[in-house]
Amino acid sequence: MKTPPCVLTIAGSDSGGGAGVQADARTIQALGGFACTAITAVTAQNTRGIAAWRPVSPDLIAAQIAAVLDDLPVAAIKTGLLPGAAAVRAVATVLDAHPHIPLVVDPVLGSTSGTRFLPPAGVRVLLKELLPRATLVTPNWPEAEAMTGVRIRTSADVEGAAQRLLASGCRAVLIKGGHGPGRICRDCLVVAGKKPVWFESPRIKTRNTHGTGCVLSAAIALRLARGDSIKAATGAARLFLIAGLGAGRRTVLGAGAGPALV
Ligand code: PXL
Repeated sequence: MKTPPCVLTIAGSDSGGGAGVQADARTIQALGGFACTAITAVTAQNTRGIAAWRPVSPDLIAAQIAAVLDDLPVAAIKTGLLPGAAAVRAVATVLDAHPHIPLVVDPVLGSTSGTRFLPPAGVRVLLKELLPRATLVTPNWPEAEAMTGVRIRTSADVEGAAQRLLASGCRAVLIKGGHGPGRICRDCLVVAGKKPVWFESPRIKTRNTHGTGCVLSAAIALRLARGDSIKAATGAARLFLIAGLGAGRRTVLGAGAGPALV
């Protein structure tokens, strides 16, 4: 008998396959895990952008999570797109009944192409009700700015924003530097009570970037499911994403931003 590491992703469907639950499941599978899914929203999109989207009702999101956790040996959970304050609250409520499963919160507030998924009222509920339950939260610069009100330009700003997010009660914060300037991508991990750790890597020149945040947070969740520390899981997940972005530079899928991981 054997049981693969089981990860539950609570995220939106991307019909184009690049981001969301499709990216998460592909990542978890590629790393030898088994993906369970709770779909939070359905988007009609391709590599060029989002044509339409609808939220799944909070009670149906909660029912999917409860059904999975009632049976499967989920060893880590990640959240992505959460479509509104009521959805965030519903997720937080079910997850509070399972306090020992590591939780990675990828605060997907909107799409790069400009669709807003979680309005400010939802961000407030995320900070107040879901982050206290989170092992790790993984905002990029614009998301960290929206969540803290801190304007980010320098490394000191990043560390300041991370401290603010820690104050909401999560165990650790990873502020991703992909939106920052320069040829080096610098991600800052702060685990509560420890000094900031900076992960640095050359920026990869590719148009296939859709779903990078999804791949990273799903890979971190998978590594946490395998028992890694937050720092080890983050380092391993970054290397996995970097390898995927590098390997995908010559991939052509669609006319727009192709998938970060194929
Ligand atoms: O990459 C953020 C993201 C996550 N989940 C879904 C998305 C997007 C961006 O478009 O559509 C479903």
